[in-house]
Amino acid sequence: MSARETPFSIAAQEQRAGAFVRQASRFRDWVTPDGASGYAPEPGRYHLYVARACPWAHRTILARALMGLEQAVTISYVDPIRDQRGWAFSQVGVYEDPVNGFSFLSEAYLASDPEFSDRVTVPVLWDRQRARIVNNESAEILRMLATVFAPLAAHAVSLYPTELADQIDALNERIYEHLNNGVYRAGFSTDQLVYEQAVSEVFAMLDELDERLADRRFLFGLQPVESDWRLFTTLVRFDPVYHVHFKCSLRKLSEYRNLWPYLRDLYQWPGVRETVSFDEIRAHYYRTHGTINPTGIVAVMPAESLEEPPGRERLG
Ligand SMILES: N[C@@H](CCC(=O)N[C@@H](CS)C(=O)NCC(=O)O)C(=O)O
Repeated sequence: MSARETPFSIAAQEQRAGAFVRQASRFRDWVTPDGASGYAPEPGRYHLYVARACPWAHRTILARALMGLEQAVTISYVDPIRDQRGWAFSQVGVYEDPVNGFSFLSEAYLASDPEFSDRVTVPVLWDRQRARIVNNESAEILRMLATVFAPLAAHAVSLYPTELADQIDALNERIYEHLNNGVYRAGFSTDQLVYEQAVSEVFAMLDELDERLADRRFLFGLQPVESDWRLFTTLVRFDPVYHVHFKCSLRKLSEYRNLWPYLRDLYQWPGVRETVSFDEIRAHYYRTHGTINPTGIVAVMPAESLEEPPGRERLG
């Protein structure tokens, strides 16, 4: 089967004139505090379908862990290896759907919209009560967990403090464009100039953030917020995957004076390292993107450790 015929391949569906264009998410309903949207924040009502490998899904896994929403919002994981049938629940007890017993995530999409014919992506926020997808846009699911679900959370963690809201939104947008999605634009481009432009944006943004983090522990000071965690999911994949697989090869993250200890600081934050599976991350990227790694050989882990002390506690 050629790349062009593969129904669920990013590379097949999203390249135009050598550039990667991300598909807009289809389901955009919101859980609201009063439930006026038809979705009220009730414990046990919602379920997250995620892949540990995926940086977008990782945002929602992190928010659930950091907020202590494990009891209120259930979760299940898809197999990191995806073939042309899309994300799959392939192994009882490991990659299993305890809510609907689906074999493929596409079944959740078709149950919500029988006409759905775009790419089936993670994360998905599923409503047990109405038996449908509420939302499949990670930025929005993260924001809902951080705000609307706060009354159901075990920990009083503020990932989106009101006084920083505008600044967080603005920085999120730039981190998305140049880094979160920038690495994909580099990795999936089929045009040398488009690729080089994307790579230069990636490293310009990393350089800027490295400077920003010289005199503050986290992006906005003493506590990590949404922007830090949205950045984290890209940084933690950088040396093991993006540096090699997406050819973001100018520098390694471990060469950065501040970003590297900052990444270790976030990785060692309570509850976070348990959300990171380097095996699933590497298996997914190297063995699913046939167009850019046709042999499926998985690059070895770089010889560097996120367990070394970050030494950033002295910063404000
Ligand atoms: N805009 C979406 C993008 C999610 C996304 O692209 N997820 C990838 C995994 S990292 C996916 O599910 N891809 C499936 C495919 O392309 O077929 C979000 O942020 O929620």
